[in-house]
Amino acid sequence: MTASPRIDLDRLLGRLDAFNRIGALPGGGNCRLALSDEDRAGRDLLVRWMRDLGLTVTIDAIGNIFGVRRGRENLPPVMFGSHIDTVGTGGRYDGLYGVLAGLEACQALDDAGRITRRPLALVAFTNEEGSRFPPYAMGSLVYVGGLALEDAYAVRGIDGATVGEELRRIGYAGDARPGFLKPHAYLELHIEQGPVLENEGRAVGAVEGITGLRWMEVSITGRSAHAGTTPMDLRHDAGYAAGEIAVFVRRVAREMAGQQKGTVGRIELYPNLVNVVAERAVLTVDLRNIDNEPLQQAERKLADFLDRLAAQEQIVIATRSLARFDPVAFPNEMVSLVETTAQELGFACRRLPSGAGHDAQMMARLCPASMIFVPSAGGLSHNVREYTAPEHLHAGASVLLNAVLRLAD
Ligand code: HGY
Ligand code: MN
Ligand code: MN
Repeated sequence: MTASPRIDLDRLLGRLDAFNRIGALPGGGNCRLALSDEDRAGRDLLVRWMRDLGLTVTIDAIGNIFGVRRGRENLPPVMFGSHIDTVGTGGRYDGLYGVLAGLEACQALDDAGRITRRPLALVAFTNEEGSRFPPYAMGSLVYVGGLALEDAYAVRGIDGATVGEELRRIGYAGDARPGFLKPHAYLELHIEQGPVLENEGRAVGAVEGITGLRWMEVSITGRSAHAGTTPMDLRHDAGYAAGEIAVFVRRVAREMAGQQKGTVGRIELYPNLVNVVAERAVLTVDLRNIDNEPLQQAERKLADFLDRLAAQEQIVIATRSLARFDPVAFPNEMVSLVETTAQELGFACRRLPSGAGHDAQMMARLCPASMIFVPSAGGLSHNVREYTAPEHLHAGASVLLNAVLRLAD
């Protein structure tokens, strides 16, 4: 009789520490932007650790990394994982925790001498964050056929390079066809990145679904002019218009309340000089809601506002969609699997939606999927002070291990 597999928390914490030396920021936190040199270094380390555990490593054409642990039978695998890229002010856990907890689950099974009936496939998806190369969850979106590979390769990032160029430069344009493995089910363990679990003192969240989202780039063309001699009523001020849009996005989200979110995270002005009325502005708008109807309403409100602003200021405003995903609900049996596994392990658990996007949102198009959340201290993420307590890291990894076992055996 083999011992029951158990997560080794120290081993998991050790791997998190070792991995987070890559792209470490001086004041704490991490920056491993997708397809950067830091991302390559992280990929190389993950591939080495996968091979050390005897996993069969495959890289697909969009750079998704798979480590497959053989099963007793040659069946569709249980897939689990997340991402290892970060935003510019990344923390230590967003994405990486789900991948390294998956690796730890494989090693816990090795320690217990356990071979599951189904193969297991640990995955790290390319460019989940989307901040350098929109849209987010690009690797999983290509994997499920939601974005053509050539279109993904052609995406030009905020620094001018394309996905194809960078993927080839870091040596991760693999041979496998995206979608080459059709999973039996997909599970993703991730930090909540919000305040709900911590506020309620619960260690685990069974994620019911993921928010709908619209990312757009707004380009404003006005007229550069002298800041001192140009009368206020003769200006076509792209800088002013950008500011008005940022205020409007926030106001609409506040007025709609509920789950509506609105963010202007990027604004670039040209010529961006103290004494010149800005000629051009480029900004991004991020609108989200777990309910599609209000999300579409927010989208319409913004479009009407842009039309009025362009006429009022006699400027040209153009928009370009960067991402457009509808809300996704996970199948109840997958959410229940997470919930009952957590409860049987003695963890306080609740169901909740995700305001963040994740690869599971795309994988849900391919197979039954759901997510496991653990608390984020202060609900903070996309911030270098992101933190999750070790006991919560252990709880989440234990739920992942046992839920995978239920699916795989
Ligand atoms: O934007 C998101 O929700 C995710 O962090 N990429
Ligand atoms: Mn993430
Ligand atoms: Mn993120």
